[in-house]
Amino acid sequence: MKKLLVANRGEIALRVMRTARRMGIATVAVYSEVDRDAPHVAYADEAVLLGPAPSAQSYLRIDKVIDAARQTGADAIHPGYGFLSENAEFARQVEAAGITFVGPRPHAIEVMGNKLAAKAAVADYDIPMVPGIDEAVRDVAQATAIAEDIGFPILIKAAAGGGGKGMRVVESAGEVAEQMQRAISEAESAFGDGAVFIEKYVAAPRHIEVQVLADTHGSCLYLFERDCSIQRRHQKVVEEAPSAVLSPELRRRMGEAAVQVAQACDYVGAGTVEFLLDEAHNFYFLEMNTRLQVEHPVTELITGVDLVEQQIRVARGERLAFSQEELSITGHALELRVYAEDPANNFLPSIGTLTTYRPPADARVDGGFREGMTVPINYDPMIAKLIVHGATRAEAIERMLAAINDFTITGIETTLPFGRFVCQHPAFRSGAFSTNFVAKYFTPEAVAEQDRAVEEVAALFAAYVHQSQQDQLTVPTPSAAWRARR
Ligand code: MV4
Repeated sequence: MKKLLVANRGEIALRVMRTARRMGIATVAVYSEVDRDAPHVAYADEAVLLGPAPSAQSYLRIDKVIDAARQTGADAIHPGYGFLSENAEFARQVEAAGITFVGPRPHAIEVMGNKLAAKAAVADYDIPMVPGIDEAVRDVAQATAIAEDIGFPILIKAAAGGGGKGMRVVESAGEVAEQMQRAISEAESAFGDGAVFIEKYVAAPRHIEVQVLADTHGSCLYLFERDCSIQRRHQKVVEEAPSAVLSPELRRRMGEAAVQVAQACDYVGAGTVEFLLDEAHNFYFLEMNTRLQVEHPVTELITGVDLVEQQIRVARGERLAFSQEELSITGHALELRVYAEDPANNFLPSIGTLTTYRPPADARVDGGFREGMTVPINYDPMIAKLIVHGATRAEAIERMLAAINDFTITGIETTLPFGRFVCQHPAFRSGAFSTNFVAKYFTPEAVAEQDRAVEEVAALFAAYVHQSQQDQLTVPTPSAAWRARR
């Protein structure tokens, strides 16, 4: 691999190119008209314009991306996440053009892209799954009978779905017909595929995902889990590794199950197997994401493994250089996604210019923006990921609070105050939380209240310092507790 084209933008394009450069591989960026001055374009050795701002005319154009690789002589393409990363047809055309796709084979993408196909693929293995049916239903009477058999509440899911789209909770038999119609039409309009199936609804689960890594020589390992339970409308906001609640024994069982899921589809490269963990700590396989995840850095910080480097090595046909026994967890890592959204205003997109953009020095910040840039409205509103590591979970939380404090962004509203809210919340700090965290505890007032408290403490401290100086006393340094409040 001599030259890698990164078929993406923003923080992930930069993050992939940094590792490629460190490995002595030349980099090619692609970009849309609105991204001409973006950092990923400036960073790359070469850059190719794809087209106008809308993704459908730029980052989603398979033909243009492959043409860009041909033009520049790139011998490999990394898809990042989102855009074409889980498009089996893209992987197929890249291969057909004689270019290395840094990712799994098209077949694995295809199988795991459909939840019913994924369930069928792992059926021969001993993978726990939520009680339910393994085929599409269309008939309301049949669906009602199945639901009564499983027991309410049930969840209707779209086979082609992901990220919670087309999902409907049904509490009683009388609601099945209406909710099923809605789920089917939602699935049809969102995915062009109206197939839906039924599962028992698991209340207040945790979302635990296992990172796997497989080479082309038959080795497949797990790099432990990430807990992504802090979500808002299926959008993850805070992620951590390891989970605060897994015992070493449960971690091993979930890791081994994840490896089996990967093996069931002949997986190659870095992938993520998603599980639900119920309140009794039973785990169930949900789906597999056949790409690098946004939240992969927390795994990198606890394992010391650069996942992009491993993806590239696997794509070059190398054997994994370590075994399962050689992998271990060191400390605890947290990631906060910094979105251009206003938590005080129902997370409304906050469009505008980054008048000030000063990331903290004592944290890993995977970002794609510079001071003075405008956040384009055409793409995902995530501007950066704030990632910290500590010897313990408590230490990681304190470091996150300090890093949030040291991150100055003005000109737009961001989810930084939301991150502070989470890190200060007793339920999060204790580790006793579920995917219901945001619905259960978050109110815009809570963030405003906390901001007021920060200002009050700051004002009190300033007054105290002033008084101390008047009194000719020694001025104390702010205590850890005081800093933690900010
Ligand atoms: C579930 C569930 C409860 N029971 N399945 C949401 C997205 C998709 N990946 C699967 N999801 C869920 N599936 C059963 N049988 C609850 C969710 C769910 C959820 C899962 C992970 C993270 C956040 C979530 C928020 C709401 C619902």
